[in-house]
Formats: sequence, C-alpha cells, structure tokens
Amino acid sequence: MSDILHGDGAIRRPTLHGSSIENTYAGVLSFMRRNYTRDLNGVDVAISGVPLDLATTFRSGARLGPSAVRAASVQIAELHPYPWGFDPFETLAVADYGDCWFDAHNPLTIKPAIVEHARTILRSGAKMLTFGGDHFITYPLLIAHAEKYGKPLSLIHFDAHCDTWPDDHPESLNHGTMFYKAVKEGLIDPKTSVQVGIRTWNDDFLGINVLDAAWVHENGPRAARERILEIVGERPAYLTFDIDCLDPAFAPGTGTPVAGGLSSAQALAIVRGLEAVNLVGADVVEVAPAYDQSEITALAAAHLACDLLCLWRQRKVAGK
Ligand SMILES: [Mn+2]
Repeated sequence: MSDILHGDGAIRRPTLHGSSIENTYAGVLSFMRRNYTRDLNGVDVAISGVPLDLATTFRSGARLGPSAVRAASVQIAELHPYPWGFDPFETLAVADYGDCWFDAHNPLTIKPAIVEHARTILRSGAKMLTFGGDHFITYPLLIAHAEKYGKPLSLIHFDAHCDTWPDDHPESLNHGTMFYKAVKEGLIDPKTSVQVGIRTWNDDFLGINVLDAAWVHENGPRAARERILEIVGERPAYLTFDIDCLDPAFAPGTGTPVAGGLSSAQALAIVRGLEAVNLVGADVVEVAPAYDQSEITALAAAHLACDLLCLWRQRKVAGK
C-alpha cells in the first residue's frame, strides 16, 4: 500500500497493483478505484461496461448500469474483501478500460461494435469482466470469447430467465434469446452448461442443465456449487450473472424482476465456491439504477464482481 499517493488513484496510481489511501467516494470514478486506462500492457483483467439497453423486452434503463456499479463499488474498495482477507490487486493486475462505444442509432452496427470491443481486449491477453447493459451484450461477448478460447465454451448462467426462447433472426436485438443463438451457433455446449435461479417457463431449455430457483432454495448453495463444478468440470467456462437472478427484494433495480429468486447471500456463497472453474470471462448485467433503492442492486453487482476477481486472484496464485 502506497503511503505517498492520496486521492484519485483511478488516474494517478503509478502501477496496476495494490491499493492506495483514498476517500474512495471521491475523485474520478472507476471500478473499485482501479486505474482507468486503455493501456492493456500487463493487465490480467480488464473491467469494461457495455451501456446498451435497446434489447430489453420490458423496462429499459440498464444503459446506466456500468456507471451505477462503478459508483457502488467504491464502497467495497476500502477494505480487503470478505471472507477472502487479501487485497486481490496485490496479485491481480486489474484495469478499468472504460465503456464500449457503439452507435445507438444504427442498431445493426451494435453487435459488431461489441464483438470488436471484446476482441481488442482479449487480443492483449487480458480477461474481461464486463458490466451491462442488458443481457444481449453477452451474445457478442461470447462470440469473441469463443474465438479466443475455442468453441464451444461452457456457460455458467445465473438468471431468473433462461434466455433460450426461439429466435432465428440473425440481426435481432433481444435480451431473451441470446443463448438460443449461442447454442445453435455452437458457441456454448448445453451439456456442460448450467443455468441457476431460473423461474420463468420455456418449453425447451435446449439441453442446458437447469438448477431453478426452487432447487437452490430446497438444496442450498453448497449443493448448487457442487453440481455446477460437476457439470462444468475443467472446461473453459464463461460466467454471466443477470442481476435478476436475485429476488427483487435484493435487486429491485432491474428491468424484468421475478419473485422467488436467490438472496444475495445465496448467490455470493455459490460464486465464492467456484475457484476450481477455469473461468475465461465474466459479466454482470441488467442493473438498471432508475428502479434501484439505496444502491442495493448496484452494490450486489459490485460484490459479485469483486468475488469474481478474487476467484481469478486465487487461480493466479495457484499458477493456473
Ligand atoms: Mn433475466
């Protein structure tokens, strides 16, 4: 910990590593006060936002998700994350890359712009932790990750919705059909993929394993963790967390809330136990701050993201 630098570590910290003394609520905003930079040299994980909400089916507003999650994240940047007890940034070089640019008024250009954004980051060797935006963004992110890490990937998908509703329109912007397309295009392998927290009906889950919300409530986080590890094994896995996996009591600030979801404690207990997963990329999506109360949704998203970074830190320490 530097005792020289005070304030604005997001733009003044001379290294990607460690933390500096700050009033974390002050200064230029970045995720957990990480260096805000487009220089990917030496970066293990690049944080970025994709502020898209043109693919929503109900309430829009997730375009403001990335900035809300960054704002909430400073609250957990003061102390070592619990229960880990270490500063993940001493080991893991994490930069806030800023947000993906796309032309919101030319819808057909949006998907390619997100793919290109991801390619640029992945080409550097950095992994991506991305904030939505609505859940559509995971589709172009999967395209880029499958190019980089080989297809099909395994998907670990937390959500109230399966998002495998049929959609054979290649250009559609729809946040409920991405994983239908991902399965059909061979980007993800349904047999080694799993959906957690589901509580909306679909006649066809396309062979993806489902641990629905009732299953998690009945069996608990430990069983969920074990089942996920069994399904995914050592395969390269992409983790996507739609914040509406959480019950609206824990995450009201989202576009399509569904009652009966996971508590933040259940979700964190599951995610924290996924150290054995070969995680090649992750996103946290669908935070829509206009419907939030006291930042609880954005804060839950920030906590989940911080724990994902801790998983990567653990794997780096273990030489994986
Ligand atoms: Mn959802």
